[in-house]
Amino acid sequence: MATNPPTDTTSGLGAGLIWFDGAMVPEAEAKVSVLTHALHYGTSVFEGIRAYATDRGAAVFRLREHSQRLLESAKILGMKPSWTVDVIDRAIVDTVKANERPSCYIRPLIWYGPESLGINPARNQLHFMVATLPWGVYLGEEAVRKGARLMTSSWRRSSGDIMPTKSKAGGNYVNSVLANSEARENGFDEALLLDKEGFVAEGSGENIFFLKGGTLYAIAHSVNLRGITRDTVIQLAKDMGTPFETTMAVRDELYTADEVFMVGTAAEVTPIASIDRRPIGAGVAGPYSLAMRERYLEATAGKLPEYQRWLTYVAD
Ligand code: PPE
Repeated sequence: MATNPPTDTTSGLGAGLIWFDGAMVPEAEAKVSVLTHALHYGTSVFEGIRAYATDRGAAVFRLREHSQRLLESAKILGMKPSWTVDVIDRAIVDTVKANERPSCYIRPLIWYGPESLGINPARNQLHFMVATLPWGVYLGEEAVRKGARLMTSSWRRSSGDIMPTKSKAGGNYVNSVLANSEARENGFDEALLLDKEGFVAEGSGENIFFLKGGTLYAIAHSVNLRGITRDTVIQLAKDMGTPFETTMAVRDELYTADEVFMVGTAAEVTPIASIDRRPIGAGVAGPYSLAMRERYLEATAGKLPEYQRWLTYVAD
């Protein structure tokens, strides 16, 4: 016997008004067909963006870079969206404004609709939505305060000849979900994914940095996502005068680092206390990681004049 369809309109994620193919609709009405191509084959591309509270109201952090990456993700999948980067920027700002949010997490999504079933998406139309959600600290307050506990996943990050790893494609995230679930089920906060050769790739939704002997290292670009927070942190580190390099690294180099931290729009800057139960440095959130987190949060909150260029004020 089929169960009754849900009728409770108060349930949901608290997304309020969602920009859906050009209209602002309440979350409960922002519905799609069960025959949506993306639901069957993972043929969607998305972004994760944050808007921060500033003394001039909400400001979206690095909006243009996220909108551009959304279109690049679509291009990699061979999608031909009609929305320009300006339209995407506007939809995002309008959604934050419509929901009167002081700060939020923003989730834009482009996906193939239900016009035909079967792998070939040639006849499927593209749709676009922007939802905003009240998200707090991604890996939890405690993980930030004490440092998160990582576990090397038994799942490897997909290689570039199997999945388009530079695209934030929905289907790619099955890999992240498997790795993250495995880590959580084993009592860890987050997964560390290696690539097929055993080099450190990234977290399930974060890029990785480590500090050793006073030099900051970012994991070089290969199968990891071209993270916007990674780019922000590199610029902040350079401006702070920290010696900096990009490198490939096997997991041993993280075990013996002075500090390790993860970065991402959702995770912001999250210090790592241990990996595979080996304490990193003193086994607590490291001082450089915490200072970088502080600097990042000041930049996102519009408190640092030199980084105002990264903010789009919703009220302007
Ligand atoms: N790697 C992956 C695989 C990834 O998904 C993200 C973002 C990053 C690195 C960092 O990228 P950036 O946000 O541009 O610095 N992960 C998003 C999804 C998180 C989720 O749970 O969903 C995010 O942080 O918004």
